[in-house]
Amino acid sequence: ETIRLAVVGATNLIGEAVLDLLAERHLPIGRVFALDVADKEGETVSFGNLELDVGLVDEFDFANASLAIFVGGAEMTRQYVPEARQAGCAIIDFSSVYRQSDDVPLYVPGVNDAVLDDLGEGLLVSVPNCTVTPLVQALAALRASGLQRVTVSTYQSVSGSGRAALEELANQTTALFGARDVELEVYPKRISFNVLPLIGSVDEQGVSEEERSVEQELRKVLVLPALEVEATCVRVPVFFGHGWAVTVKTDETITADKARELFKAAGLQVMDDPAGEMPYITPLEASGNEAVWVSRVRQSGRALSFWLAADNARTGAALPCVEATAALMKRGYFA
Ligand code: 11C
Repeated sequence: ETIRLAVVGATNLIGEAVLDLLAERHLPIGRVFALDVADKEGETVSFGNLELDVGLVDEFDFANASLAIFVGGAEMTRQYVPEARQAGCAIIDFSSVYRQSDDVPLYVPGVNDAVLDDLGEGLLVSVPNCTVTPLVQALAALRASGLQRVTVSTYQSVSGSGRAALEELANQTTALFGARDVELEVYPKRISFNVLPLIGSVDEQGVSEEERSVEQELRKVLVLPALEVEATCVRVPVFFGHGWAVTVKTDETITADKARELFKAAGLQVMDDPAGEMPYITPLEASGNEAVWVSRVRQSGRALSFWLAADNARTGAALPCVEATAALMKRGYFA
């Protein structure tokens, strides 16, 4: 059984990571279509040893693909997912559009794999925000102790805003050293040597889109609609890799040693030896690999605090899309 797979948004950082992971995993894929919008036409993207020509999503007949992975953002999803489903193509969507739809599963590998069982016609699987997936994987490891309240501050790298933000951080930094004027395009304030305490727009309560996304997606994936979540999402001048400072209050006490065991058993990488050679993880070391890393685990009564780091594009966004592809194939949806 091989599938014909379309990657929509193939030229962006997440599309690139999806193609890398797909090639590394040697999934039985018969054909890959790399698709994007008009101004990307003529570009090529790597898929293992191959260079794929980027096709126009606007001109693509989705009947030619068994599965499409959408990583091009909400606008592209809204514009093309309905017609792709109509054409009988299964969808894995990394955008905010369907995450809160009751009839759409929000999949996190290793946390709620059963949501992929028994999906019917017009198969559509949604994947959480890259700020949510590693966090929910850590929290799920602790859920047997009863999760009551999650307080999290995020330290989000600029790659979460796309390629133009990488350039903005680099250009602002060199401008500062060259005594040139700093230009603002992606962010409303300077990101170089600064931190920005707002990601996305704010609602009437003053909560940002990114913070709302953390709150709502954690509750849906963990099936804990009453979970108390307080998130503060912050952009930091880092190229790749998000960080999270988390405190979770549980019904039962979890010691730091027990928590480290639970994190390891759930497949997370624990690097937590303050006196040792590898005292803690940083986003820099977490980038380019597929692990969710945990450090600084400590307990105070029924509150457990820890630090997480993961590659936002590769681990937070692309990996769940690729794991979903493998899981759907394993379940025989494309037979
Ligand atoms: C960021 N987490 O780091 C965001 C990017 O809804 O999928 C992903 C936004 C989303 O800026």
